[in-house]
Amino acid sequence: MTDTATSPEWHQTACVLCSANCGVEIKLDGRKFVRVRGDKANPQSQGYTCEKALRLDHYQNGPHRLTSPMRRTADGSYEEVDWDTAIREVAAGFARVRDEHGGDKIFYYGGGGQGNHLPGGFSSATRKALGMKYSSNALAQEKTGEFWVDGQLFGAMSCHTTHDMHHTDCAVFVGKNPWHSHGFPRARTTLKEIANDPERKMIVIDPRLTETAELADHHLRVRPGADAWLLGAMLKILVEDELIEREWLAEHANRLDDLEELLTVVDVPTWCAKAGLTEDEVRAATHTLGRARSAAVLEDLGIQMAPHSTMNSWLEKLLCLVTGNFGVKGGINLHSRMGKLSSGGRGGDRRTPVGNHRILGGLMPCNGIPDEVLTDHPDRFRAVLVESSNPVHSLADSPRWRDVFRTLEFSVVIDVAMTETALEADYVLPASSQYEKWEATFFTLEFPDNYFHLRRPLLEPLDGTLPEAEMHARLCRELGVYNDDDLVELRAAAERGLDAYGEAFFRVLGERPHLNGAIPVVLYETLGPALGEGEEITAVMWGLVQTLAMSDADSIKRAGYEGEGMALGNALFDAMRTTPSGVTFTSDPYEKTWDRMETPDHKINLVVDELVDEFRGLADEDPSGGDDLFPFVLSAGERRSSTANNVMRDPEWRRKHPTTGLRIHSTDAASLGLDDGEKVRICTKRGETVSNVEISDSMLPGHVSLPNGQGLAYPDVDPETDLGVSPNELTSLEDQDWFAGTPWHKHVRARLEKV
Ligand SMILES: Nc1nc2c(c(=O)[nH]1)N[C@H]1C(S)=C(S)[C@@H](COP(=O)(O)OP(=O)(O)OC[C@H]3O[C@@H](n4cnc5c(=O)[nH]c(N)nc54)[C@H](O)[C@@H]3O)O[C@H]1N2
Ligand SMILES: Nc1nc2c(c(=O)[nH]1)N[C@H]1C(S)=C(S)[C@@H](COP(=O)(O)OP(=O)(O)OC[C@H]3O[C@@H](n4cnc5c(=O)[nH]c(N)nc54)[C@H](O)[C@@H]3O)O[C@H]1N2
Ligand code: SF4
Ligand SMILES: [Mo]
Repeated sequence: MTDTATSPEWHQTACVLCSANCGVEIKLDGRKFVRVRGDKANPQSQGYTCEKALRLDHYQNGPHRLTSPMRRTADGSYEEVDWDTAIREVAAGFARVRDEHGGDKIFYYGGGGQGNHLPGGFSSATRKALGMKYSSNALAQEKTGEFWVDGQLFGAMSCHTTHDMHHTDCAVFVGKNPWHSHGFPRARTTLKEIANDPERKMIVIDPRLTETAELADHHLRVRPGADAWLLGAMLKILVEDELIEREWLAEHANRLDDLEELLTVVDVPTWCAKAGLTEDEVRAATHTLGRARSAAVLEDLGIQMAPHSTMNSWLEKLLCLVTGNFGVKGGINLHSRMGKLSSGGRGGDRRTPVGNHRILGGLMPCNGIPDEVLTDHPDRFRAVLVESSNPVHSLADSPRWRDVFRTLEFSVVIDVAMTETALEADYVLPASSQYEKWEATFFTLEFPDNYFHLRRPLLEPLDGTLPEAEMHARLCRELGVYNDDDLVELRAAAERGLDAYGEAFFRVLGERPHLNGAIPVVLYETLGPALGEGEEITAVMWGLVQTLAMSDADSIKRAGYEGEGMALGNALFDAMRTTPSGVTFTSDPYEKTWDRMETPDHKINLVVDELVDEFRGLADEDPSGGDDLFPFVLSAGERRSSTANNVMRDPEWRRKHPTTGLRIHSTDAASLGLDDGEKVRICTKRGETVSNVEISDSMLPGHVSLPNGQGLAYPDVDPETDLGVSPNELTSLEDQDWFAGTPWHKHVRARLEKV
């Protein structure tokens, strides 16, 4: 790394505030980010950013940054300890739990946020060293239901669909507001392109008149929580009005008959009414979708965190599948991936040890975890390692999560800040920020071209912090996973180049099988030093690239890399390390989707048997709304210009975009006697809190929303006025999808009282 502290030039990196990870260039003054702009050389974002990236200095610099390992004392305060002490005591603490109760009583939570997924990779070595078997992260409170549905339709949960919004003629957003939340590259530009092209259409399914809905041809303002009836009615209309692709389905899918039989339970007028919509508007939108040359659907939290969420993921995908919009330009497709976000298989066979909750994609459902701790069951969890995540703040029922941490025998948090979770832990280990180490994400979700950005550091680690890779290497040594003897030969081979290293790697791992569980840190410790001082972390990518070169060689070659076997992997690895704005790592024809299918006959399975009864039951069910005690439906955690998960703690960050209030329709505000900006008490069955109101007719009457990622503690600010509301003080664990266990954060019953 060059000494950048005083250099006047632009440094290429990425924004870490959402999964789009737009390439940015940053100008520094000392350690301060003085200017941030989009990086035109980034092949994925092409210079695009939203307004949030410009304020990244609030993440990098500020009094929230930790600069020493912290140990909790008997009176609940924290004291600083040196790194050697911290590593020794953390390793000993976990080893004690392992020896007394078994390593499977220690669980892992997190592993990366919107910008940093390499820590999760390195942690796998520590987890294996301790015999940890259970883990989870934020995906298991949003996406696991959808992953499981993919597994049923396409044969494996790793068959993750991507939406070709850049080429589609009909973009459909279900419970998704890409104007603010993105979810595909250059989102706002793409939305405007679709809106301005008379040949291309946009359908938005959302109770709120969102910024995206304002651009749509059809805005289906569904009743909150009633998407299942709407999606069922749309599917029935596609069949009734002969808008399904029968010939295509005969060739590519199984069980169309069963699906048509199931749809006989749908009475279109009744189901539209239950969804709060007229039959005419639903039929018109459905015809637009059915007649479009291509259509792509993107779902997100509006259905993933609301009633019937797993089933809705199935119904939503069927819209594309029955119309033949799979494996084609402008449709949905199966993409390549650098590294995995979750494990594959059809899923659902494993269960948690106490509550017997389904483990999907290798992840325990977040809402079920407290059951695994707050019990006297002999198999209960006794310890946790949390990394890059703030579960006490970001998961349902914060009070219960605080109980979880106080009950565990041992807990450790790795973070850049003293988070709400860190404040409950026995030890806190301070990480170097994402601009102080090499980083990357595995949000490699694009198709036909897919991108990977290995970001280089702009700054030396803040004094007192370490990159996670170094923490895990030290923990593994302390736990006796390996010693210098184990590494000598690989280190020597690395000095002779990648080919020699590759040859030695498989041989040494064969001779020393105890190293197999620690591959990421072994790469870091052996290949790392040969790659150059400060570049050790990049070694972990070599293993992943070689794996990809075995499974997707053609796709890598089409992206412009040459060589066979390991040489192909090495070519891509070199390019990643030397291209500061990121690379295109695979390039595919649309038909490649069919090769990625995991069903035995490579055909789509249209019917998900486990969800059939739930669908039939809709005929006799009414959508749940408010009731006498809690008349409102609260969406607890909306994405706005001023939100970035739980990453931005400094309230100053929101100064130019101060939308922190409870959004409420004017008629509801009037009946409660509330003026804009006044205070309202929000009560749910779990708790209560006070917020200011923001009167907005973008809401439906009876529906109110709070932003996500607020209520984060920050030094020297007034928690009453500056921090906003912490949404999960209001949410309950039992409000969850029956199948995937994902929470209903968008559907919390609430009562409002003027303060
Ligand atoms: N600015 C910003 N962007 C972000 C993030 C952030 O914190 N801030 N976080 C990132 C992350 S981790 C994620 S997962 C994504 C999430 O991205 P989104 O899912 O787009 O975000 P939300 O605003 O939580 O919810 C989307 C929409 O669901 C609607 N909705 C509420 N109830 C219902 C319902 O019953 N049915 C339907 N159909 N819609 C409903 C809401 O009105 C809202 O417009 O955003 C990412 N991008
Ligand atoms: N009520 C409600 N709750 C929600 C949501 C909602 O809509 N409503 N949305 C949910 C969703 S979709 C998600 S994805 C989750 C996200 O919630 P979390 O899983 O908690 O993840 P993040 O908010 O991304 O927090 C990332 C953490 O990583 C830390 N961090 C940043 N950089 C580094 C680094 O380099 N190293 C380390 N070790 N740590 C770092 C930050 O300080 C922060 O504490 O929130 C969920 N919670
Ligand atoms: S917040 Fe998301 S869309 Fe905005 S600049 Fe950052 S990565 Fe890009
Ligand atoms: Mo998320």
